[in-house]
Amino acid sequence: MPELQALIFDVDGTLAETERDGHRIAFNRSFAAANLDWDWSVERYGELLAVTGGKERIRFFWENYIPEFVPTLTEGISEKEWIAGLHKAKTKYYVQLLQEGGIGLRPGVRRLLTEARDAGIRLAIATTTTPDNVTTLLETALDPDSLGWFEIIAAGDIVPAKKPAPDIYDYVLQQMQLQPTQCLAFEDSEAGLASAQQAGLATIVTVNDYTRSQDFSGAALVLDHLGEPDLPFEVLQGNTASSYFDLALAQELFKAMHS
Ligand code: XBP
Ligand code: MG
Repeated sequence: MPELQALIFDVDGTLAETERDGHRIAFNRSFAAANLDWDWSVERYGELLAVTGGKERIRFFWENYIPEFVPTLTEGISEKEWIAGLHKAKTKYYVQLLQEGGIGLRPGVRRLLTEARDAGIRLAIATTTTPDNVTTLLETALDPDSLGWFEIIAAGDIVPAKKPAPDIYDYVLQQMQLQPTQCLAFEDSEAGLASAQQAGLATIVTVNDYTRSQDFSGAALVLDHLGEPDLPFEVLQGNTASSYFDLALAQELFKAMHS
């Protein structure tokens, strides 16, 4: 039977609730700074989250919500470069928001990461978002030295296809020289689960307001959050007698899957 070697974490929605009050606000600030009258409401942003990746999300919005829009392009700038410029500003606003300290980790995240680290379980990140966003979130919300906690932080455009494609998880597994059967993945969304599952990873899902009603069939366990000893999780799919997610529960799920 394989032994549990590594935990691989998604970032947005999984480590922290970054979308509604983080990424969404940063997109809107970048639109305002570019004199665009676009404003993504909480509800609209929920629709747009179906597309992973910020640049891809901007293009999707343009093509599907305002197809008549024509940007004022500086000479020699392509539409792709215009989107990339807008998105670069968005990243700047998002990093600023994190540095203001507005976004903390979800329940149980720090505890589980610390426990796994102390036990010699290898840790990694597999995310769609831009590398600067991940490093700033880890440094501001987890620990100034926490980048070193993760053997690999795989993010953004490092792979050709974003989630739900399996590429980012395949990349992490390849870099760590691990088989999917030696790891557990943590996700918050249907696209993230599809990505991890296609890479062959057993996956624990912690939902949030944007993803609660999505299809998580095939997940090893679906919870409202990882829980704490004084803040029990709610089990939304699957079975466990535990009330918070720790390494013992990770090992228990792992054994059940491989026995
Ligand atoms: C997260 C995303 C990201 C962020 C924005 O998906 O979809 O696109 O919303 O990040 P996941 P960028 O949690 O599944 O990785 O704007 O930096 O692309
Ligand atoms: Mg996510």
